Amino acid sequence: TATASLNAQPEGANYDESKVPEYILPALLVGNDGSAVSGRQQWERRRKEIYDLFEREVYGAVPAWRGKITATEISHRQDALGGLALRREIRLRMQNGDKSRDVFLLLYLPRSRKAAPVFLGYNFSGNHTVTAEKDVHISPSWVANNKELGITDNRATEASRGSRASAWPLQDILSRGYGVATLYYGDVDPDFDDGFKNGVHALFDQPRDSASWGSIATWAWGLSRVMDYLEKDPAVNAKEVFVIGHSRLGKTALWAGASDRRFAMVISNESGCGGAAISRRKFGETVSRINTSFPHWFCDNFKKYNDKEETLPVDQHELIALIAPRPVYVASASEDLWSDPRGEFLGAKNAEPAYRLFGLRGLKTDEMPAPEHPVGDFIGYHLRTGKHDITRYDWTQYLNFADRHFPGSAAR
Ligand code: GTR
Repeated sequence: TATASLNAQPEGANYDESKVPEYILPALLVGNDGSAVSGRQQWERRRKEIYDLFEREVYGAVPAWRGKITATEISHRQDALGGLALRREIRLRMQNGDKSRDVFLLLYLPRSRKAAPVFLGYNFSGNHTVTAEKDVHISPSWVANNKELGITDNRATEASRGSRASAWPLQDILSRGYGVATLYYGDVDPDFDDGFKNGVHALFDQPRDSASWGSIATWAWGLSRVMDYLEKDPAVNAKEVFVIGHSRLGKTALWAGASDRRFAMVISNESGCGGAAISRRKFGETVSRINTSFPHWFCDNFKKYNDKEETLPVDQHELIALIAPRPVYVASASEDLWSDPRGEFLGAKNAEPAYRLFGLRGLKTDEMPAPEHPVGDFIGYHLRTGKHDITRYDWTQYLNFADRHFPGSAAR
Protein backbone atom coordinates (compact mmCIF):
# COMPACT_ATOMS: atom_id res chain seq x y z
CA THR A 1 0.00 0.00 0.00
CA ALA A 2 1.01 3.60 -0.31
CA THR A 3 1.67 3.96 3.37
CA ALA A 4 3.73 0.82 3.57
CA SER A 5 5.88 1.93 0.64
CA LEU A 6 6.62 5.37 2.04
CA ASN A 7 10.06 4.48 3.28
CA ALA A 8 10.80 1.66 0.90
CA GLN A 9 14.22 1.40 -0.67
CA PRO A 10 13.95 -2.19 -1.83
CA GLU A 11 17.12 -4.22 -1.99
CA GLY A 12 18.70 -5.75 -5.06
CA ALA A 13 18.10 -2.72 -7.25
CA ASN A 14 20.69 -0.42 -8.73
CA TYR A 15 20.94 2.95 -6.97
CA ASP A 16 24.36 3.81 -8.40
CA GLU A 17 24.37 6.38 -11.19
CA SER A 18 27.70 5.09 -12.50
CA LYS A 19 26.06 1.71 -13.14
CA VAL A 20 23.33 3.08 -15.37
CA PRO A 21 23.85 1.42 -18.77
CA GLU A 22 24.45 3.47 -21.87
CA TYR A 23 21.27 3.63 -23.84
CA ILE A 24 19.70 5.24 -26.87
CA LEU A 25 16.17 6.53 -26.46
CA PRO A 26 13.61 5.83 -29.19
CA ALA A 27 13.50 8.97 -31.32
CA LEU A 28 10.44 11.02 -30.51
CA LEU A 29 10.30 12.89 -33.80
CA VAL A 30 11.03 10.08 -36.25
CA GLY A 31 8.06 8.17 -37.60
CA ASN A 32 7.87 4.37 -37.69
CA ASP A 33 8.71 4.64 -41.40
CA GLY A 34 11.88 6.61 -40.64
CA SER A 35 10.56 10.00 -41.76
CA ALA A 36 11.35 13.13 -39.76
CA VAL A 37 8.47 14.80 -37.94
CA SER A 38 8.46 18.57 -38.08
CA GLY A 39 5.04 20.20 -38.22
CA ARG A 40 2.04 19.80 -35.98
CA GLN A 41 0.16 17.75 -38.55
CA GLN A 42 3.00 15.28 -38.80
CA TRP A 43 3.11 15.20 -35.03
CA GLU A 44 -0.53 14.23 -34.90
CA ARG A 45 0.31 11.16 -37.00
CA ARG A 46 3.44 10.40 -35.01
CA ARG A 47 1.52 10.86 -31.78
CA LYS A 48 -0.91 8.17 -32.86
CA GLU A 49 1.95 5.77 -33.60
CA ILE A 50 3.44 6.35 -30.17
CA TYR A 51 0.07 6.09 -28.46
CA ASP A 52 -0.66 2.80 -30.20
CA LEU A 53 2.68 1.37 -29.07
CA PHE A 54 2.05 2.31 -25.45
CA GLU A 55 -1.42 0.87 -25.68
CA ARG A 56 -0.30 -2.42 -27.22
CA GLU A 57 3.02 -2.97 -25.43
CA VAL A 58 2.71 -1.21 -22.06
CA TYR A 59 -0.70 -0.33 -20.59
CA GLY A 60 -3.09 -2.36 -22.73
CA ALA A 61 -6.22 -1.51 -24.66
CA VAL A 62 -9.61 -0.70 -23.17
CA PRO A 63 -12.41 -2.94 -24.45
CA ALA A 64 -15.59 -1.39 -25.80
CA TRP A 65 -17.85 -0.11 -23.04
CA ARG A 66 -21.47 -0.97 -23.65
CA GLY A 67 -22.85 -0.02 -20.29
CA LYS A 68 -24.30 3.14 -18.80
CA ILE A 69 -23.38 5.27 -15.85
CA THR A 70 -25.88 7.01 -13.60
CA ALA A 71 -24.82 9.80 -11.29
CA THR A 72 -26.68 10.35 -8.01
CA GLU A 73 -25.80 12.93 -5.40
CA ILE A 74 -25.75 11.18 -2.04
CA SER A 75 -24.73 14.09 0.17
CA HIS A 76 -24.42 17.84 -0.03
CA ARG A 77 -23.04 20.42 2.41
CA GLN A 78 -22.80 24.15 1.98
CA ASP A 79 -20.40 24.65 4.86
CA ALA A 80 -17.57 22.17 4.48
CA LEU A 81 -14.03 22.97 5.60
CA GLY A 82 -15.21 25.63 8.01
CA GLY A 83 -17.35 27.34 5.39
CA LEU A 84 -14.70 27.47 2.67
CA ALA A 85 -16.23 24.84 0.44
CA LEU A 86 -19.29 23.14 -0.90
CA ARG A 87 -18.91 19.43 -0.48
CA ARG A 88 -20.79 16.79 -2.39
CA GLU A 89 -20.60 13.04 -2.65
CA ILE A 90 -21.74 11.53 -5.90
CA ARG A 91 -22.36 7.90 -6.59
CA LEU A 92 -21.54 6.85 -10.13
CA ARG A 93 -23.36 3.60 -10.73
CA MET A 94 -21.76 1.78 -13.64
CA GLN A 95 -24.08 -0.78 -15.14
CA ASN A 96 -23.94 -3.32 -17.90
CA GLY A 97 -26.90 -5.67 -18.13
CA ASP A 98 -27.57 -7.05 -14.67
CA LYS A 99 -24.08 -6.23 -13.38
CA SER A 100 -23.23 -2.98 -11.66
CA ARG A 101 -20.48 -1.32 -9.72
CA ASP A 102 -20.60 1.81 -7.58
CA VAL A 103 -17.84 4.38 -7.62
CA PHE A 104 -17.99 7.27 -5.14
CA LEU A 105 -16.77 10.72 -6.03
CA LEU A 106 -15.96 13.25 -3.33
CA LEU A 107 -16.15 16.80 -4.61
CA TYR A 108 -14.99 19.94 -2.83
CA LEU A 109 -15.72 23.19 -4.62
CA PRO A 110 -14.76 26.71 -3.58
CA ARG A 111 -17.84 28.63 -2.51
CA SER A 112 -16.37 31.70 -4.13
CA ARG A 113 -16.97 30.70 -7.74
CA LYS A 114 -19.61 29.45 -10.13
CA ALA A 115 -17.69 27.00 -12.30
CA ALA A 116 -14.52 25.91 -10.57
CA PRO A 117 -11.29 24.54 -12.01
CA VAL A 118 -10.75 21.14 -10.43
CA PHE A 119 -7.87 18.84 -9.55
CA LEU A 120 -9.05 15.29 -10.20
CA GLY A 121 -7.14 12.42 -8.67
CA TYR A 122 -7.53 9.04 -7.06
CA ASN A 123 -6.86 8.43 -3.41
CA PHE A 124 -5.22 5.25 -2.09
CA SER A 125 -7.39 4.27 0.85
CA GLY A 126 -10.89 5.72 0.51
CA ASN A 127 -12.50 9.15 0.34
CA HIS A 128 -12.83 9.33 4.12
CA THR A 129 -9.02 9.22 4.41
CA VAL A 130 -8.46 12.54 2.63
CA THR A 131 -10.34 14.59 5.23
CA ALA A 132 -11.03 14.54 8.94
CA GLU A 133 -14.62 15.62 8.29
CA LYS A 134 -16.74 13.10 10.11
CA ASP A 135 -19.60 12.78 7.67
CA VAL A 136 -17.75 11.71 4.54
CA HIS A 137 -18.81 8.14 3.80
CA ILE A 138 -16.37 5.35 4.52
CA SER A 139 -15.47 3.41 1.43
CA PRO A 140 -17.40 0.13 1.32
CA SER A 141 -14.95 -1.38 -1.19
CA TRP A 142 -12.12 -3.81 -0.70
CA VAL A 143 -9.06 -2.04 0.73
CA ALA A 144 -5.62 -3.49 1.38
CA ASN A 145 -5.04 -4.63 4.93
CA ASN A 146 -2.97 -2.16 6.90
CA LYS A 147 -2.22 -2.40 10.60
CA GLU A 148 -1.51 1.31 10.97
CA LEU A 149 -4.92 2.12 9.53
CA GLY A 150 -6.59 -0.62 11.55
CA ILE A 151 -7.64 -2.57 8.48
CA THR A 152 -7.50 -6.32 9.01
CA ASP A 153 -10.33 -7.79 6.93
CA ASN A 154 -10.03 -5.63 3.82
CA ARG A 155 -12.68 -3.20 5.08
CA ALA A 156 -12.00 0.41 5.99
CA THR A 157 -13.27 1.68 9.34
CA GLU A 158 -13.33 4.97 11.28
CA ALA A 159 -9.70 4.28 12.23
CA SER A 160 -8.50 5.44 8.81
CA ARG A 161 -10.56 8.63 8.66
CA GLY A 162 -8.30 11.56 7.80
CA SER A 163 -5.23 9.31 7.69
CA ARG A 164 -4.14 10.67 4.29
CA ALA A 165 -5.18 14.28 4.87
CA SER A 166 -1.56 15.42 4.55
CA ALA A 167 -1.63 14.28 0.92
CA TRP A 168 -4.67 16.48 0.25
CA PRO A 169 -4.10 20.01 1.63
CA LEU A 170 -7.72 20.95 1.01
CA GLN A 171 -7.55 24.30 2.80
CA ASP A 172 -4.70 25.43 0.57
CA ILE A 173 -6.30 24.17 -2.62
CA LEU A 174 -9.78 25.52 -1.92
CA SER A 175 -8.62 28.87 -0.62
CA ARG A 176 -6.70 29.36 -3.84
CA GLY A 177 -9.90 28.94 -5.80
CA TYR A 178 -9.54 25.36 -6.99
CA GLY A 179 -11.80 22.41 -6.41
CA VAL A 180 -10.88 18.80 -5.69
CA ALA A 181 -12.56 15.72 -7.13
CA THR A 182 -11.27 12.49 -5.67
CA LEU A 183 -12.27 8.87 -5.58
CA TYR A 184 -10.85 5.65 -4.23
CA TYR A 185 -8.96 3.78 -6.94
CA GLY A 186 -10.13 0.43 -5.59
CA ASP A 187 -13.73 1.40 -6.38
CA VAL A 188 -12.76 1.11 -10.04
CA ASP A 189 -10.39 -1.83 -9.70
CA PRO A 190 -9.13 -3.32 -6.43
CA ASP A 191 -5.34 -3.32 -6.53
CA PHE A 192 -4.49 -6.99 -6.48
CA ASP A 193 -4.08 -9.67 -9.09
CA ASP A 194 -7.37 -11.52 -9.43
CA GLY A 195 -7.26 -12.28 -13.15
CA PHE A 196 -9.31 -9.16 -13.97
CA LYS A 197 -12.55 -10.49 -12.55
CA ASN A 198 -13.42 -7.85 -10.00
CA GLY A 199 -13.85 -4.09 -10.13
CA VAL A 200 -15.24 -2.72 -13.36
CA HIS A 201 -13.76 -5.72 -15.19
CA ALA A 202 -16.88 -7.62 -14.24
CA LEU A 203 -18.87 -5.19 -16.41
CA PHE A 204 -16.96 -6.02 -19.58
CA ASP A 205 -17.32 -9.37 -21.26
CA GLN A 206 -14.64 -9.31 -23.94
CA PRO A 207 -12.05 -12.10 -23.85
CA ARG A 208 -8.53 -11.01 -22.89
CA ASP A 209 -5.36 -11.17 -24.94
CA SER A 210 -1.75 -10.06 -24.46
CA ALA A 211 -2.65 -6.46 -25.28
CA SER A 212 -5.69 -6.20 -22.98
CA TRP A 213 -5.75 -3.52 -20.34
CA GLY A 214 -4.05 -3.87 -17.01
CA SER A 215 -5.12 -2.04 -13.87
CA ILE A 216 -3.34 1.23 -14.71
CA ALA A 217 -5.32 1.49 -17.94
CA THR A 218 -8.45 0.54 -16.01
CA TRP A 219 -7.89 3.28 -13.44
CA ALA A 220 -7.21 5.74 -16.28
CA TRP A 221 -10.48 4.69 -17.90
CA GLY A 222 -12.22 5.39 -14.59
CA LEU A 223 -10.83 8.94 -14.55
CA SER A 224 -12.28 9.50 -18.01
CA ARG A 225 -15.66 8.31 -16.83
CA VAL A 226 -15.46 10.78 -13.95
CA MET A 227 -14.61 13.42 -16.55
CA ASP A 228 -17.80 12.48 -18.44
CA TYR A 229 -19.65 13.33 -15.25
CA LEU A 230 -17.71 16.54 -14.52
CA GLU A 231 -18.46 17.79 -18.03
CA LYS A 232 -22.15 17.73 -17.16
CA ASP A 233 -21.79 19.35 -13.77
CA PRO A 234 -22.33 23.11 -14.10
CA ALA A 235 -20.40 23.75 -10.87
CA VAL A 236 -17.21 22.55 -12.58
CA ASN A 237 -15.22 24.27 -15.31
CA ALA A 238 -14.73 21.20 -17.49
CA LYS A 239 -12.12 23.02 -19.58
CA GLU A 240 -9.93 23.21 -16.50
CA VAL A 241 -9.85 19.74 -15.03
CA PHE A 242 -6.31 18.83 -14.01
CA VAL A 243 -5.53 15.16 -13.53
CA ILE A 244 -3.12 14.39 -10.68
CA GLY A 245 -1.70 11.28 -9.07
CA HIS A 246 1.03 10.03 -6.78
CA SER A 247 3.18 7.00 -7.48
CA ARG A 248 1.13 4.19 -9.11
CA LEU A 249 -1.61 6.77 -9.39
CA GLY A 250 0.90 9.15 -11.00
CA LYS A 251 1.52 6.52 -13.67
CA THR A 252 -2.26 6.40 -13.98
CA ALA A 253 -2.54 10.20 -14.27
CA LEU A 254 0.02 10.26 -17.10
CA TRP A 255 -1.75 7.51 -19.03
CA ALA A 256 -5.12 9.18 -18.42
CA GLY A 257 -3.73 12.48 -19.70
CA ALA A 258 -2.28 10.77 -22.77
CA SER A 259 -5.51 8.86 -23.47
CA ASP A 260 -7.99 11.65 -22.89
CA ARG A 261 -7.25 15.14 -24.11
CA ARG A 262 -10.07 16.65 -22.10
CA PHE A 263 -7.64 16.79 -19.17
CA ALA A 264 -6.22 20.29 -19.43
CA MET A 265 -3.14 19.63 -17.32
CA VAL A 266 -1.41 16.53 -15.99
CA ILE A 267 0.56 16.10 -12.76
CA SER A 268 2.79 13.14 -12.04
CA ASN A 269 4.04 13.00 -8.46
CA GLU A 270 6.86 10.47 -8.10
CA SER A 271 5.40 8.14 -10.72
CA GLY A 272 8.69 6.29 -11.30
CA CYS A 273 8.89 3.11 -13.35
CA GLY A 274 6.09 2.91 -15.92
CA GLY A 275 5.42 6.59 -15.19
CA ALA A 276 7.78 9.47 -15.89
CA ALA A 277 11.10 7.63 -15.37
CA ILE A 278 13.15 6.41 -18.32
CA SER A 279 12.93 2.59 -18.28
CA ARG A 280 16.24 2.10 -20.09
CA ARG A 281 18.14 3.49 -17.10
CA LYS A 282 17.22 0.43 -15.01
CA PHE A 283 17.75 2.58 -11.93
CA GLY A 284 15.68 1.67 -8.86
CA GLU A 285 12.53 -0.16 -9.90
CA THR A 286 12.89 -1.96 -13.24
CA VAL A 287 10.41 -3.40 -15.71
CA SER A 288 10.96 -6.93 -14.44
CA ARG A 289 10.60 -5.87 -10.79
CA ILE A 290 7.36 -4.03 -11.43
CA ASN A 291 5.91 -6.83 -13.56
CA THR A 292 6.77 -9.32 -10.85
CA SER A 293 5.41 -7.37 -7.87
CA PHE A 294 2.38 -6.09 -9.77
CA PRO A 295 1.61 -8.53 -12.61
CA HIS A 296 -1.79 -6.88 -13.08
CA TRP A 297 -0.73 -3.26 -13.64
CA PHE A 298 0.33 -3.47 -17.27
CA CYS A 299 -0.70 -5.58 -20.25
CA ASP A 300 0.92 -8.97 -20.69
CA ASN A 301 3.00 -7.74 -23.63
CA PHE A 302 4.94 -5.51 -21.24
CA LYS A 303 6.42 -8.63 -19.66
CA LYS A 304 8.36 -9.27 -22.89
CA TYR A 305 10.62 -6.42 -21.80
CA ASN A 306 11.59 -7.84 -18.42
CA ASP A 307 15.39 -7.32 -18.24
CA LYS A 308 15.21 -6.18 -21.88
CA GLU A 309 14.32 -2.52 -21.49
CA GLU A 310 16.56 -1.65 -24.44
CA THR A 311 14.17 -3.50 -26.75
CA LEU A 312 11.10 -1.50 -25.72
CA PRO A 313 9.66 0.25 -28.79
CA VAL A 314 8.96 3.30 -26.62
CA ASP A 315 10.35 4.92 -23.50
CA GLN A 316 8.61 7.06 -20.95
CA HIS A 317 9.65 10.48 -22.34
CA GLU A 318 7.27 9.64 -25.16
CA LEU A 319 4.42 9.15 -22.70
CA ILE A 320 4.97 12.69 -21.41
CA ALA A 321 5.21 13.95 -25.01
CA LEU A 322 1.72 12.57 -25.72
CA ILE A 323 0.40 15.24 -23.37
CA ALA A 324 1.76 18.14 -25.48
CA PRO A 325 0.83 20.92 -25.88
CA ARG A 326 -0.99 20.76 -22.55
CA PRO A 327 1.03 21.69 -19.47
CA VAL A 328 2.49 18.72 -17.62
CA TYR A 329 4.32 18.62 -14.28
CA VAL A 330 6.71 15.91 -13.14
CA ALA A 331 7.96 15.82 -9.55
CA SER A 332 10.48 13.70 -7.66
CA ALA A 333 11.70 13.30 -4.09
CA SER A 334 15.37 13.17 -3.18
CA GLU A 335 15.17 10.02 -1.03
CA ASP A 336 12.83 8.23 -3.37
CA LEU A 337 15.54 6.50 -5.37
CA TRP A 338 13.22 3.57 -6.14
CA SER A 339 11.31 5.99 -8.42
CA ASP A 340 14.55 7.24 -10.03
CA PRO A 341 14.39 11.04 -9.68
CA ARG A 342 16.99 11.61 -12.39
CA GLY A 343 15.13 9.24 -14.70
CA GLU A 344 11.96 11.25 -14.09
CA PHE A 345 13.78 14.49 -14.84
CA LEU A 346 15.15 12.96 -18.05
CA GLY A 347 11.70 11.69 -19.01
CA ALA A 348 10.46 15.28 -18.76
CA LYS A 349 13.54 16.67 -20.51
CA ASN A 350 13.29 14.35 -23.48
CA ALA A 351 9.62 15.19 -24.01
CA GLU A 352 10.57 18.76 -24.90
CA PRO A 353 10.82 18.30 -28.70
CA ALA A 354 7.07 17.65 -28.85
CA TYR A 355 6.38 20.93 -27.04
CA ARG A 356 8.80 22.74 -29.32
CA LEU A 357 6.65 21.74 -32.30
CA PHE A 358 3.98 23.94 -30.74
CA GLY A 359 6.43 26.75 -30.11
CA LEU A 360 6.35 26.02 -26.38
CA ARG A 361 9.19 25.79 -23.93
CA GLY A 362 9.64 22.82 -21.65
CA LEU A 363 11.88 22.72 -18.60
CA LYS A 364 14.00 25.75 -19.55
CA THR A 365 17.07 24.01 -18.16
CA ASP A 366 19.36 21.16 -19.17
CA GLU A 367 20.49 20.39 -15.65
CA MET A 368 18.51 18.66 -12.98
CA PRO A 369 17.66 21.40 -10.46
CA ALA A 370 18.63 21.34 -6.80
CA PRO A 371 15.94 20.38 -4.29
CA GLU A 372 13.23 22.99 -3.75
CA HIS A 373 14.03 24.75 -7.03
CA PRO A 374 11.01 24.22 -9.27
CA VAL A 375 11.72 24.80 -12.95
CA GLY A 376 9.96 24.83 -16.29
CA ASP A 377 7.43 26.49 -18.47
CA PHE A 378 5.02 24.01 -20.15
CA ILE A 379 6.86 21.09 -18.56
CA GLY A 380 7.23 21.72 -14.84
CA TYR A 381 9.63 19.82 -12.63
CA HIS A 382 10.83 19.84 -9.05
CA LEU A 383 12.85 17.68 -6.75
CA ARG A 384 11.64 17.84 -3.16
CA THR A 385 13.84 16.91 -0.23
CA GLY A 386 12.50 13.82 1.47
CA LYS A 387 10.71 10.57 0.99
CA HIS A 388 8.21 9.00 -1.35
CA ASP A 389 5.02 10.94 -0.66
CA ILE A 390 2.89 13.81 -1.87
CA THR A 391 3.12 16.77 0.44
CA ARG A 392 1.98 20.32 0.92
CA TYR A 393 5.19 21.49 -0.74
CA ASP A 394 4.37 19.45 -3.84
CA TRP A 395 0.81 20.80 -3.97
CA THR A 396 2.02 24.38 -3.59
CA GLN A 397 4.06 23.96 -6.76
CA TYR A 398 1.09 22.45 -8.60
CA LEU A 399 -1.12 25.33 -7.53
CA ASN A 400 1.50 27.84 -8.70
CA PHE A 401 1.77 25.97 -12.01
CA ALA A 402 -2.01 26.01 -12.43
CA ASP A 403 -2.16 29.74 -11.62
CA ARG A 404 0.45 30.39 -14.27
CA HIS A 405 -1.18 28.36 -17.02
CA PHE A 406 -4.77 29.20 -16.19
CA PRO A 407 -4.54 32.79 -14.98
CA GLY A 408 -8.31 33.15 -15.18
CA SER A 409 -8.52 30.44 -12.52
CA ALA A 410 -6.18 31.94 -9.96
CA ALA A 411 -8.12 33.13 -6.94
CA ARG A 412 -8.95 36.80 -7.26
C1 GTR B 1 5.69 0.59 -5.06
C2 GTR B 1 5.86 0.36 -6.55
C3 GTR B 1 6.01 1.67 -7.25
C4 GTR B 1 4.98 2.69 -6.82
C5 GTR B 1 4.66 2.62 -5.33
C6 GTR B 1 3.39 3.35 -4.92
O1 GTR B 1 5.56 -0.59 -4.36
O2 GTR B 1 7.01 -0.44 -6.73
O3 GTR B 1 5.99 1.47 -8.66
O4 GTR B 1 3.84 2.54 -7.55
O5 GTR B 1 4.51 1.33 -4.90
O6 GTR B 1 2.38 3.34 -5.63
O7 GTR B 1 3.41 3.90 -3.83
